[in-house]
Amino acid sequence: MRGKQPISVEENKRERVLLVSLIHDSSKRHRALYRFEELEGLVKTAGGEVFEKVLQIKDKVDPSYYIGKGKAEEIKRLVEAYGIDTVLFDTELTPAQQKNLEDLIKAKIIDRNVLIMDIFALHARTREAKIQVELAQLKYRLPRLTGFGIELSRLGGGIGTRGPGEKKLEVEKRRIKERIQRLEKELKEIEKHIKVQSKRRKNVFKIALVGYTNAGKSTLMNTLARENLKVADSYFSTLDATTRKFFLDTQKEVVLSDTVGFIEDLPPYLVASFRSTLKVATDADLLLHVVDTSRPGVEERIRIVEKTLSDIECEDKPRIIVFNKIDLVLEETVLLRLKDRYQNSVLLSAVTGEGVEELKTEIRDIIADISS
Ligand SMILES: Nc1nc2c(ncn2[C@@H]2O[C@H](COP(=O)(O)OP(=O)(O)O)[C@@H](O)[C@H]2O)c(=O)[nH]1
Ligand SMILES: [Mg+2]
Repeated sequence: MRGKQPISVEENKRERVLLVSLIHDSSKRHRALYRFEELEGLVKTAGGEVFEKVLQIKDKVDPSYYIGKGKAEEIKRLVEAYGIDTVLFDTELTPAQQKNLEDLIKAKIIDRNVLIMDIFALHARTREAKIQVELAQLKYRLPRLTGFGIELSRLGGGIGTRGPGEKKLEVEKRRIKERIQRLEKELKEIEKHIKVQSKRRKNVFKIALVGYTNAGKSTLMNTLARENLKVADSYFSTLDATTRKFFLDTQKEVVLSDTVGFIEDLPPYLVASFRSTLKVATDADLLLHVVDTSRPGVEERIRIVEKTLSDIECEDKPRIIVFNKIDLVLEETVLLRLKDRYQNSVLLSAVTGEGVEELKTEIRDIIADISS
């Protein structure tokens, strides 16, 4: 089924993406800009590149176009000028808005939720996770299936409504519904039977990186693994190398895995697929919880991550909190307070390398502890 594929790259060309956000008054501007940053990170992970961003301030959502029609026309011009493939809206569009925008702008229109599902699909490793993600995608798609048939038959039939249109659409809808039923049944079976089976190879020590999107997980992974791959190539590192070996001069081989990042304001219907995708963490011997220390709300985000980890039965797993991006934090007292408050934490910059040695020492200590 289409839609399961990442919004990705063909022939090495990154998909060119334009971001659109609507806020109701300018006091929300700061937040919108932060969301742009988050989305940009997600777009990269999904194999795209953001070329333009459009922010509209407007007190009401337009029922037909979400943004104002004039703005939509402006976007159409940008799409033509920059050769944009995809316009990404920071919201959940209604089926009608999506269709109208597509007709007007003549580019692929997606919303934040489609992008998120795409990234979950990239990270889904277990059968359970794959089913959860596909279920979310199918349920999202079902009300959005439109076809010639339906629209024209509303206008009373006649020329152009004959032929396979409506029938095909009905068949497609039925097919999707049947698939949803089948997957839900399979999921129940899986949930009944599987306790996460961790096949531990004796001499391999598994570390998983967890944390919010943009916290710096990929950057840290590359720093630790001394890989020269650019972080910007996250499309490849996500698909083929979410797992890297690295060397710590211990008896054991250490493998480091990236996990799907936490996302702010995750829509409730995506929570199940997020959690099942994150469950690869339950297979690890140690978690590195990476936190972007340069942004406000550090402790709140830590709490949410910790809560979710206990929901997927990781609460007893050894972990290190990595306070990352300290090169951006000017107030040393803030850092020292954090370090003090959280046991097993290190202050670090994945970019400058500060703190990396200390992290390695911590990891070695934990490996020694566990092995003894
Ligand atoms: N200044 C600074 N930027 C960082 C640091 N670590 C990561 N970043 C930047 O933060 C952004 C998100 O990093 P990334 O590793 O892709 O985050 P991920 O989503 O958790 O994998 C990128 O633009 C990185 O260059 C750091 O220690 N200092
Ligand atoms: Mg990443």
